[in-house]
Amino acid sequence: MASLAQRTADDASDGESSGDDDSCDDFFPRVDPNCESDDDDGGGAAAPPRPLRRVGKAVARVDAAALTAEAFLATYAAPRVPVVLEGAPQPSHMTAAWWAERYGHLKVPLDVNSPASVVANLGAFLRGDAHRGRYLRNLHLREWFPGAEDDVRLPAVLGQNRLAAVETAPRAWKKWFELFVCRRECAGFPFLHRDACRTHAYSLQLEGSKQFTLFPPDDARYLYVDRNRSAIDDVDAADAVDRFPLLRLASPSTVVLGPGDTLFVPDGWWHVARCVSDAPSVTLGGNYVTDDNLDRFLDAFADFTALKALRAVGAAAMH
Ligand SMILES: O=C(O)CCC(=O)C(=O)O
Repeated sequence: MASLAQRTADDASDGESSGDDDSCDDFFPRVDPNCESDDDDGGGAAAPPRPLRRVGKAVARVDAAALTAEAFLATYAAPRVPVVLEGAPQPSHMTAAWWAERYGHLKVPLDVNSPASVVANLGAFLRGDAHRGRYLRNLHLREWFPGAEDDVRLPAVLGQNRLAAVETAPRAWKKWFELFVCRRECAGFPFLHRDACRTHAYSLQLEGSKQFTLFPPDDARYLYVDRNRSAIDDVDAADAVDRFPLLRLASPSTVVLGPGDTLFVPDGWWHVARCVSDAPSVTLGGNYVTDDNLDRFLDAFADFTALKALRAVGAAAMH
């Protein structure tokens, strides 16, 4: 997922400014009550009114057993609608305790790919004895946890992953399972982003609870984006709208995943996540491509490959 977002720069952002202005309030009347002006608090000096922020559509929750792969494709994947599937098959035994028992002796990077990354003992981190504010994220099972991927499958309802047949795709993408573990003390995923190369993303929540904030592709124009990444470091910060005024025009949807939930994030959706439970949040996530986004993937992947080649000879920068 974001390891790719960090490493790559695919097509330029969707939906550059369409000239929208405040008149589109008429079309997006829903607002987040938590962000409404609260200047009438009954005492003392009135607080300055805070700008209203919109909220997007609620993310649907669907019983995975009641959905066929065809229905999933038609209702969610093709129209690019995020959804939480309840009860899709998951390796539910892969809790923090399981990872600690089986792989606790390993040394792994926390906050990988970030300048502040540290290498830590996995067992101590998982037991909560060290680095509680850090994020173990984007560690490919195949690379870091030998044998673990044998227990993990993409839920069949999500569709057939076409990446395995793309000869030139990196090996890690063909069976794409990454581990994420974080605690409430952790600020969460470090930046708002969309996943590169127009891949779809999924998250299997195995333990604890995690809140995702999702913005539709067209919101790119309000999110201060450069290729796959937004400059907005914390979309929930009280001063986010002061620092990034266009953000008030964006329509985020938030959804909290609990154990057994599978989140589908369609290609092009901007997202960020953080733990909201006392228990550690343990998630397996990854990216994939199905028939509906294969052409978009191949186009984006061609650009990605070209950019990589340019970078290799020092002629381009990537993130
Ligand atoms: O589970 C998370 O923290 C979000 C992961 C993510 O968005 C990504 O890896 O692209």
